[in-house]
Amino acid sequence: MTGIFESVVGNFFYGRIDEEAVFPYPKLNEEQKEMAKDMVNAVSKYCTEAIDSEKLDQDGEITKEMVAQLAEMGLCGLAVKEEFGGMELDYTLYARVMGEMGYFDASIATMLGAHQSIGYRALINVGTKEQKEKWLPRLATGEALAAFCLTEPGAGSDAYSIKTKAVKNDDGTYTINGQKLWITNAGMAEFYTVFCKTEILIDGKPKERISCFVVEKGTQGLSFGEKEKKLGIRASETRAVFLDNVVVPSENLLGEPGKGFNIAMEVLNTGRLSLATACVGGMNRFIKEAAIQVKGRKQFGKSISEFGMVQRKIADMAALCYTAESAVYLTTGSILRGLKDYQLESAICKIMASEYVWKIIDECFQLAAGNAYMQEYPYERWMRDARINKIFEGTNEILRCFIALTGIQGPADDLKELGKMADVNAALQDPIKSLGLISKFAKSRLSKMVPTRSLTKCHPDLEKYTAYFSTMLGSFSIQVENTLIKYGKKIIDNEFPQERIANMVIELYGMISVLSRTTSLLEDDSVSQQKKQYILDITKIACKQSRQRFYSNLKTMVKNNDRLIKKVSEVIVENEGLGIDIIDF
Ligand code: MYA
Repeated sequence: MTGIFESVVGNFFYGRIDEEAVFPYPKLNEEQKEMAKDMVNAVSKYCTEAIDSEKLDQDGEITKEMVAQLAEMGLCGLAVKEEFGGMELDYTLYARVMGEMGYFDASIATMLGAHQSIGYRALINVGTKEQKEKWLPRLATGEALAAFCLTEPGAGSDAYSIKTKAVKNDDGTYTINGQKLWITNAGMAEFYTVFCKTEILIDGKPKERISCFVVEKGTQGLSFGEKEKKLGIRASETRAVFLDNVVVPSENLLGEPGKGFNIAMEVLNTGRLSLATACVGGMNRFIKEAAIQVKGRKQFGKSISEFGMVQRKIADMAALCYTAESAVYLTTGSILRGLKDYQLESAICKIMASEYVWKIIDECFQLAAGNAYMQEYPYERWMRDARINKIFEGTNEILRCFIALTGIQGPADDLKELGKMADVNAALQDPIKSLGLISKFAKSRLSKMVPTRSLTKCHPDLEKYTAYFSTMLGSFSIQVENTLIKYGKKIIDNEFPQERIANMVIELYGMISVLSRTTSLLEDDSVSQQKKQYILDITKIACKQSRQRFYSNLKTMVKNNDRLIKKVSEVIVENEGLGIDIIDF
């Protein structure tokens, strides 16, 4: 095994699938089920009785009383160990509870997510015992809220380019200067995880690297901008954070100095997964509302649920939701089984869930038609709320680059071992001269073509879809290799193939998650025949759709409009507009 990944998705880049890692689909044990039911019922009861999402949206505020009530239910310390006052939920339960919040109210889900999925996650991940004892109990019980401060005016997707600086003073304290932008919970939070550039000695030479600090509210020099007026999630608070000669003691440094970038990325891996779970909750809500709507609405003398185009929308929603949900819980279950490196899986779940929730709310909106457009109904608010998910915690575009470039790293190293990529390319042009190299390459290539990747653990009723998956996986790894040979290092600057590679691997992960989950359900004697058939039907739609999306990307790996796209885009940007008018021509 030459792979650098334990990750399921990482292995896909080599054309490999570790069946042990995806089968059986992770199931909740009895204790987890009970805990999940209790938590979900409590959240559901509270939200139904006490949350008026329309009012929250209009007022643009989550009150202190509401935060206290949410905290009372344990919702501010879901993943924190009991010794620090938390609920100590595992990843799956945590995800399920965040899903329930996403079902009811996106502003509250955002506030709670920003607080614990990212706000104080670095403290959990790399804080010392003393640091945890000092801060965690108040955070876990919701007495204090947390915020995650990475983004800056000039550093969004390019998180490494932050300019906020922390300078070490002679007495060991640090002085921080800079500005953070669009920080959720800023102002109301007491605890700020702030990423700053610091000077570190590397091989005796000073270098700038990112470090991670805690800044507490009330520290002199810490101030906040006006509350941002946003399209959606209006009740969650978003502000700029200003750090003007803020002095913090060395005890406020989280983790090793200079390791802040990796600390931030690890935090975002959890955050992206949690965001995905909240989106899955949203999807379930919108499917329910769409079903109620089409059942009740009559046109041309019958319920609109009987019309084919309506049925197509409803079934599509189900397939998308089932896929995203399966991927999210395969990932959380895999983490519980010991998966350490889930950066690719978490990025995939974030992309998938944020895009599917957007498609689903769009269809749900269309089904409610005229009503949906009126503020009197909640659809426009749901739509406004759902839009941000494709943007925050890493735009889906930068995450696609990240998935493609991180994933191809392993096969790229392998190819380097085989011979320089340029040599392989040259050898392929002139096989006679380079027989040795070609034969090494051909062996590796052949191993990808032989269908050794057939899945053995899928339910027999899924045979056709299992075969789809195996063929797709083989084609994918060959495309990865072809791309590396074609572009070499230049792949880093070429987003056209990056996007397609990411899109294909997203489909592979979605499909394997669905196949694994459905296999478990089909093998479960406690599931009724009727339910099994229903799930099987959704699975078939999901797999067929996934396959279609996969091949539309695969085809354009070779034949595409990339050059035209680049040319046209350049002209439009240069002219600052389309530049074609019926008056002129
Ligand atoms: S918070 C702000 C979110 N911001 C971002 O997500 C920034 C996006 N940018 C990036 O992620 C990075 O800059 C990228 C790196 C990936 C582009 N896990 O050379 P590199 C390691 C582990 O690739 P760059 C917000 O929006 C990498 O291996 N490690 O770096 C909150 C390498 O390590 P080493 C990782 O080219 C909103 C090193 O880093 C990862 O600069 C509130 C450098 O990598 C990773 N993932 O680009 C949200 N990535 O040095 C609340 C990289 O050892 C939401 N590395 O080789 C709550 C829920 C709401 C629900 C609502 C429901 C409706």
